[in-house]
Amino acid sequence: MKNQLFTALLAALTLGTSILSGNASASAFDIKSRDQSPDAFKSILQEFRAFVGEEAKTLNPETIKAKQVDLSKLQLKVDHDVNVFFIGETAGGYRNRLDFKATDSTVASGKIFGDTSCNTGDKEFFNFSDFCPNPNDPLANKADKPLNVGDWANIGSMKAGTNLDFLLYANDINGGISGKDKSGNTVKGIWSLNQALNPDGLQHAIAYYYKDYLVMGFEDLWGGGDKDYNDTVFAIDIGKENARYVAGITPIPEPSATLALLGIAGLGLFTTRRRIAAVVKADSAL
Ligand SMILES: [Ca+2]
Ligand SMILES: [Ca+2]
Repeated sequence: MKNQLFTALLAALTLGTSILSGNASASAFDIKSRDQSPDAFKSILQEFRAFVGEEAKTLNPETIKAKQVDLSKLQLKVDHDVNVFFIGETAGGYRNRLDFKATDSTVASGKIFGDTSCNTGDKEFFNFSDFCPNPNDPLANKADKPLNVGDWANIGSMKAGTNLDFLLYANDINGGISGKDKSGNTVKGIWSLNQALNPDGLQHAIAYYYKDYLVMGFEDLWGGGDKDYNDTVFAIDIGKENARYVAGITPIPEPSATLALLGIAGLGLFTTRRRIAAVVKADSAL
């Protein structure tokens, strides 16, 4: 009995250590359901489906470039909790993994979602197929399970000055993918928001600012594949002030907020769409 207690305590301590060091295990973050999400997110969850868009719809090069993330600008201006929400995916047979990396005076990193495929069991969710065109069942003997639309995790309270990156491990739960980097070495397909860090040298993420959330979409195929950039789509809540700062909307005089929102499209860091109808229209024109 004593031994069992000791083993349980040791397991708890080991898990605690891995969270503190940022080397997240499968259960490092508590994945919560959309029903447990903040009201502000819940009320616009359906609107996010436009950012999933269509499977295999190739974006044009200008659009991809305009929505590129400048990692040096993805920095918190004020302390804030960071929440990451799964929106949907068009990854086909791939089942990707999403990690984060937060850098201030130290580096914290870890897995957020180990299987960013959509859960077949969530199909009663309204407009499910628009978020999840090809859902999956859980894999046997894997701790990570497919996600429901709107599943989310709090990845910690972060300080002003923290730089964020998000990393997509392509098809990780099935063993990952690999290819040759520019030195000719065979390496895994792990995609950063930062094109310069990607082993195939290509841009693998696009980003939007939408209603004080940052919405990001990854292209998961080595070499860019179909370039639909919606193979894993997620939204990040870093707080209104931080989101607007990152998107270049500062200061925030409320009467001119509309003008600012419409004006940032030309800045190149993030493009924005004032209304969801505009997103659908813009995407259909690509
Ligand atoms: Ca796709
Ligand atoms: Ca793709």
